[in-house]
Amino acid sequence: MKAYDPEQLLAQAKQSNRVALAKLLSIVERGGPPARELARLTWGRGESAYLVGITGSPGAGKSTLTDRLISQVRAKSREVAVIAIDPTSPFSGGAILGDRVRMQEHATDSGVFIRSMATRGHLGGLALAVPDATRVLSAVGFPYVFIETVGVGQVEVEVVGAADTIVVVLTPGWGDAIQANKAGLMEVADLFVINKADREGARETRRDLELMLEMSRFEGWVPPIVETVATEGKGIEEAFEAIESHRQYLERSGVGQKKREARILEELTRIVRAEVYRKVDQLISDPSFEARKAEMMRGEIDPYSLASDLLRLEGD
Ligand SMILES: Nc1nc2c(ncn2[C@@H]2O[C@H](COP(=O)(O)OP(=O)(O)O)[C@@H](O)[C@H]2O)c(=O)[nH]1
Ligand SMILES: [Mg+2]
Repeated sequence: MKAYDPEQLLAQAKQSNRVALAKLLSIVERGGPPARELARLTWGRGESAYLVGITGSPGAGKSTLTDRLISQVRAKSREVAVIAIDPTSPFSGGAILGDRVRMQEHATDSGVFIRSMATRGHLGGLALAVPDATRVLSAVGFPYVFIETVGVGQVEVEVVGAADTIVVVLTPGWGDAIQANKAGLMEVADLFVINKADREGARETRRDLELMLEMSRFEGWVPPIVETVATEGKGIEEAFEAIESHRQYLERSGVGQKKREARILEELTRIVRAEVYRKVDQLISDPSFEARKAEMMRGEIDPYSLASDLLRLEGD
């Protein structure tokens, strides 16, 4: 057996071997041929996990909330995996760190798998790695996957945008809803959670949100607003119920299926784009390119004509 044989590791991971599962996710992170083989092995295999994206500003309480939502899933005896992309999250390389731990109580629960994910460090990076990772988790049998990301930056919004239900976590006080709006989170939100509702200004934040929602047009689903105090476990059941009713709405309306198809198409586009970029780099760095480049520099061929030559020459 190869040191990291995806097929073998997958078989082991399906037997609840968490070490094997962690290795699989490392393969996904590293990318390259083993990750491709893994993608082939996990594509279209069985039920796919329900993806819940949890996003919001750093410190909004996403990890604390996620921790509480995990308990809701566990109370139904279902298993759950968490992918944490939030760089401020108290996770590192799959290991749970010191006293900033929020999900500690689940650390010994074999029905919970928590993994932080870093970028693959090349084009497409996380936006490609996360769907691969969720497919591994689906193939292994997790019915739920939570994805925690900071709601800033295009990549993070892309990553969380690929979830079935998108939870945007806000905190009381002026401007949080407006920030979220700027980050493009308003359009993707399926549920708003106003966390830290024990603090001043929850009502104002709700009003801001309601105003923004009134100005938007919705078809079929109007994102509910739930107030929580994650540290005290308040409002968590309601938040989980809202996730579940969104799920039922997606199933009932057929919107869920459409969303999933759009997501796969989007992923394909990303893969093709990344592949094309890779090929371009290859072409330009190939020794055979030097002569053509010299021609162009001498003014014998223009860049457009050379570009079409290069693309035509590219056999594979
Ligand atoms: N007062 C209050 N603090 C909270 C609440 N939820 C989380 N926190 C605290 O806010 C801080 C950031 O929480 P964390 O879950 O790490 O936020 P994240 O960066 O969004 O993942 C921590 O100190 C939490 O204990 C809440 O509902 N009320
Ligand atoms: Mg966090």
